[in-house]
Amino acid sequence: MVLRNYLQNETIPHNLSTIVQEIAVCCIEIGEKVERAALDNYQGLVTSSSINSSGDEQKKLDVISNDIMMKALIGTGYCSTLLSEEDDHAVIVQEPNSETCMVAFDPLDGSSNIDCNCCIGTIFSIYEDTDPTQILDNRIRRSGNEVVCAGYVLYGPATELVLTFTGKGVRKFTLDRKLGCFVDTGILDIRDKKKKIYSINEGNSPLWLDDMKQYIEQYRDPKQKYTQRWIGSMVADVHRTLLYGGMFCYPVDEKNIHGKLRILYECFPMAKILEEAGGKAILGHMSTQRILDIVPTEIHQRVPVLLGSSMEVDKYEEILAKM
Ligand code: FBP
Repeated sequence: MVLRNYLQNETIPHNLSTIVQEIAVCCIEIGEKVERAALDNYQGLVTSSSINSSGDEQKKLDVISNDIMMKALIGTGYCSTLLSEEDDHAVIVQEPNSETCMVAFDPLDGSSNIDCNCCIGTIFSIYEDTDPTQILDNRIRRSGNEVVCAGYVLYGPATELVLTFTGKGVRKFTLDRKLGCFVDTGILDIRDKKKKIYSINEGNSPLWLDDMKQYIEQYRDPKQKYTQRWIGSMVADVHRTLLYGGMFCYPVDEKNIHGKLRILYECFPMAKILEEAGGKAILGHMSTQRILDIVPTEIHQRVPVLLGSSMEVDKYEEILAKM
């Protein structure tokens, strides 16, 4: 079943369905640019000093992907506000009306892996945005519980779209280049996934706070037989976690005092997907607060995140309870 038929069968409203299909088309184009990066000189930085609003180096493909997404989403006619990790400010497209949505996206996640041909991805989340009387700040400062659709596309050996709508579980689609579209390749549910994998950047371990040191220490115990994995692209590490089980974590540390990952572009969409797939997503910084319960204070806010199967996330809660 191709993506369009899945959206019809699930009676996804026309505005949401149009936006999701447009994002899918964008990601096919972005995937082609990523594949040809070395051939078409798309590798490297925009300029030696280009930094985005979150203080990260801006890669050529970050900007190209952002332009592709912005242009296509504006073209749907259903977007009122666009929030991108690559743009300093919200992009106001039109006044909210009964059919408009706000879309937040990371056009290319895992930028540090672009030039070494490792897996990278695009992440997005969609909110209904229908009240023209609401000021922009209030429309942005909404908890993740208001996300109605979330997804990501992984540019790996295969290009895969993972998608969820509230209450509809999580679906994976694989790009069929012959057909030129995404084809349904199954339901993702983490509840029966038991692989013993923990995913965190161990290189930062000396900088972690005590709660995280205690939590990760139990994974290092050889009797537990866990293995560690860190691709360094959230999309790729979370995708593996969804399919195999385990946990993914980017905590607070002495260098990243608020964590590294952005709440609107990375943590909300991934938390929504994990919860819809039967897993959990919490802050994991002396707190077990759900990521989706947080109300952002600004559009490039970073937060710590611990997500994965309930079994692995509950281990953090047990350790915290003993501290
Ligand atoms: P961006 O590439 O979109 O800035 O994302 C941040 C990110 O690359 C995540 O995808 C990944 O999980 C993390 O940073 C890797 O961080 P580090 O290089 O510190 O391990």
